[in-house]
Amino acid sequence: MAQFEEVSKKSELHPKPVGMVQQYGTAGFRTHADHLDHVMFRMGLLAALRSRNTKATIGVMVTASHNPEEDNGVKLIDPMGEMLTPVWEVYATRLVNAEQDHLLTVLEDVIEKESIDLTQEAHVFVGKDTRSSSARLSEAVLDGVTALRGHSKDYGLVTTPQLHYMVCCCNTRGEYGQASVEGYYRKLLQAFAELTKHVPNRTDDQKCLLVDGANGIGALKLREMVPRLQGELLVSLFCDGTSGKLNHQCGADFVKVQQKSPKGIDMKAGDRCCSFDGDGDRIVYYYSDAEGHFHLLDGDKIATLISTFLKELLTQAGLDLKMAVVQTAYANGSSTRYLQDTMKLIVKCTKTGVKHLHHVAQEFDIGVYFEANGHGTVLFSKVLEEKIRRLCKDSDGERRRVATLLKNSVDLINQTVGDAISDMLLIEAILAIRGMTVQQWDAIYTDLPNRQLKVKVSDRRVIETTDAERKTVSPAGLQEAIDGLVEKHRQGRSFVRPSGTEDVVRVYAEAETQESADALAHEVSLVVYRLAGGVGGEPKPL
Ligand code: NG1
Ligand code: ZN
Repeated sequence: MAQFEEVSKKSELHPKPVGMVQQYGTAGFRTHADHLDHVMFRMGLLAALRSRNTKATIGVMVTASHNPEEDNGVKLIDPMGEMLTPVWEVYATRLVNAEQDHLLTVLEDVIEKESIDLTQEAHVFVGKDTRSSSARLSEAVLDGVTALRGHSKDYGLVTTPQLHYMVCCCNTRGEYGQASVEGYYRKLLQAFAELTKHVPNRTDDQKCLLVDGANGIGALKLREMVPRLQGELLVSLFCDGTSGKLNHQCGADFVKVQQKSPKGIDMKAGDRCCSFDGDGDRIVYYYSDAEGHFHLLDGDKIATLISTFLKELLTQAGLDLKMAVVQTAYANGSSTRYLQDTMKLIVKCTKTGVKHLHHVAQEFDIGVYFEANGHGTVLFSKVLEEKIRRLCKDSDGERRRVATLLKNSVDLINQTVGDAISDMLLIEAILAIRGMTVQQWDAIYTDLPNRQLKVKVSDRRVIETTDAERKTVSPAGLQEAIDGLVEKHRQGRSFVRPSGTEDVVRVYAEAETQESADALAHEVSLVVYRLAGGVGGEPKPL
């Protein structure tokens, strides 16, 4: 077709290596940066189609999040700032894997299936992280958009959640905020200032926070905000990208998996610290005690702090609405028990991957969702937002104060996706309002010791799961074997699942003591190795 001449011509500049196959996984396409040029160009094409299909602006973020600097990746953002809808993930995979001479056929197929009108305008926002490959790869995305006569706006260096925010602002015609980095700063800074302005007598020590920026984009953006925090939060920024390598021995993933502080942070006993990941959508907190023991406050502890705070405000405001916390199987058993039994909250469990959590959280008036690794946010129903707005206007005294706190919490939270900067400001505001130290927050419940291991198998797809990934249905005998091992450990729990981002099977175990959790994880990994076709020598004992 004549209208695709430009696509044909431009795609020759972004050729696909013959035989290369990639999958739109939990977090889009993600692999070594050298294998992504054609993927980026084609995602530019797909974004231009998705924009015409939804009659809205679509986002394309170039990042590989917490992966090493040498990797890169790309995710598409749908109109309300949410993750790309699953049907289009399938199109994305097809388009990226089409051999060069098949590209137009696959493109036409999507156009036909979705009845896309090519005369419509297309609008695409593009953003990138600080990786050295991101500049050239985002150029390839822009090339793809232009080849299909789409309009693009290049936001340059932004965090993933900032781009989600821009897309949502644009498609709600400014109702969610102004679609610029400045608009994002202003919205968050104002809400934070409002939340903290009546908190009395905080010492500088209480306002101090050490932040590990993972040597990434989150550090750059936070640095721009710090002078505008009006002394309500005193940030010391480490791993700010000026010398260290992205995600190398730092960042939220390193801290969570290694259960230790990042290299290069100058922390003293009791200091409140947090780590962002490489694209600024995850956060975990931690501190070390006087004996030098490291204490991690992960996504579960964050969800607990936020949901407890919001539930209290709802009760005080006299709003009787449906609230839930959404977790995955990785949530620590202690957190689930605390939320259900002590807080009397509804707790839901979904498959790994924030899009699953987001979806379930949408069913409630307040849906707090966090993965244990620190990726999460809070969703508010339109009904609730309206009730809060009305209460702010029509009530007075204590009820009005509480309603205003709720309103500013809503404004501070990035509802489109997990956001390290927004989550951090909310957590800091809650700690300030409640006059709580990081140690008191940590003491809300005690985590069960746990361990994560990876097992290499020849084909991880042989592992099939059910019950939100908490049980396996194949290979035969695996679940029975896991059940048998779990029984031997007090407070034992274990599950296995194929990773969506790495070529491994992940093993999780928790139990009453660290020794017991370590042993259970090891025993289960041996069973996986035996029954699921392990490769590369048996997993070694711990
Ligand atoms: P996989 O590789 O599917 O376990 C990991 C994280 C997810 C999610 C994705 C996307 C764990 C155990 N898994 O997925 O929670 O964050 O990466 O980045 O943390
Ligand atoms: Zn991330």
